[in-house]
Amino acid sequence: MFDIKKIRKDFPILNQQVNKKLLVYFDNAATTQKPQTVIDALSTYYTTTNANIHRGIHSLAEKATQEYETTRDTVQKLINAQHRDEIIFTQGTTASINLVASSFGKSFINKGDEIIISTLEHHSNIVPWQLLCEEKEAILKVIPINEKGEIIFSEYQKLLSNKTKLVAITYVSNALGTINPVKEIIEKAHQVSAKVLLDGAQASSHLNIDVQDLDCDFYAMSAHKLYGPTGVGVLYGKKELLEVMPPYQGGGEMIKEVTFQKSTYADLPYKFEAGTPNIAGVIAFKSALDYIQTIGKDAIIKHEEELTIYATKKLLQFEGIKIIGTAEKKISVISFMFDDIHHQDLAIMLDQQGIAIRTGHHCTQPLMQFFGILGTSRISFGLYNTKDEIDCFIQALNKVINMLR
Ligand code: C6P
Repeated sequence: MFDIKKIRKDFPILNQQVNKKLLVYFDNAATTQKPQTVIDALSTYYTTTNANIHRGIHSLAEKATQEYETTRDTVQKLINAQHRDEIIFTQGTTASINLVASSFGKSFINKGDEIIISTLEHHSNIVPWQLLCEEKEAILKVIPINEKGEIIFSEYQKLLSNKTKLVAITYVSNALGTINPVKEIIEKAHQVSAKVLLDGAQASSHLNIDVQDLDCDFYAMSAHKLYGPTGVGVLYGKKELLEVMPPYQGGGEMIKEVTFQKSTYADLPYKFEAGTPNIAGVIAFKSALDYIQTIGKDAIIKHEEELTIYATKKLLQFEGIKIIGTAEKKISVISFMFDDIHHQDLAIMLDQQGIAIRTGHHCTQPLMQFFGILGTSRISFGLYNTKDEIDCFIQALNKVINMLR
């Protein structure tokens, strides 16, 4: 049963006043709040378990290692990876994408090769490929979008050729909420033998993810957008690919044997996990995933859909409002703007009413350039948001607009 009152009690941060008003947190696409179980897991780890992993044979080290590795199993189940060693822990989506750009890029991208991204991409899925293309004299191509914020599939097909080595595309746009037809994108890319990386930063908390069904080659995500801690992320990669990719960073943990003449590398996934990771964060990430499992992903998706429909309807009643991103398939992200009101002013005044939203370019400057704007106001919902909060936001927005006009 999806009991919103009970759910909200699980998130202590929601029960506080900001600027003397009860907090309304609508910035979930930036990061989600954490349930008490996640906060407790972090605290319990440092209170009872703290030790380095995979190294010591003392009891605490064994316990820490076992808990850390259990999260790997949980992530494997969450995204339905075939093997547990296809799950690599990183610091977040950005780090996961950079790992692929650096390691896959080093071995498999050569002069004249082509990498395809889309107009919808977050800077984290643009800049690493630009750096790689500069280094390798490869070519970056961009899938255009339509006015609704959807990629133009026929244009994508035109970009594909036997020069295409990688398609790196977001599953869901963080700025507009658009859900890309990634299964079809992957199928087409594979027809020209290109690999596909999905940026799953936004998709992971709002959709059921099945990497085998999608048949993606890489999938990147961040724990902090999934009700887990910051500083933890995942890179999923197909085993046969990860096995032939060179290490990303050198250091402790990722080696088999080191001599001054030569080093050999550890098996997967450790080959890509150099140094001491965010052990507490990875362990607490499991608590976040267990929490989502208890509530039920399908129930969360349904709840967020209802909120999005409700909020969109209410927002459209405002004179002069423009919703940026009206794709047929969207998650619970709504970007909007008024020609006569600066988004920054709006956000500052909403904050005075205790309402947290995000404004600006959302790390998608080329996307903003497509729409000919500097930025938008963005509200984004999580599993704990309510229609009452939307009413409260609409009331505050009304007040703010009247003051600014
Ligand atoms: N988007 C937002 O407010 P990191 O920072 O590595 O956890 O995630 C980067 C990232 C990559 N791809 C997409 C689609 C994203 O949405 C993000 C993070 C946040 O929209 C912060 S800019």
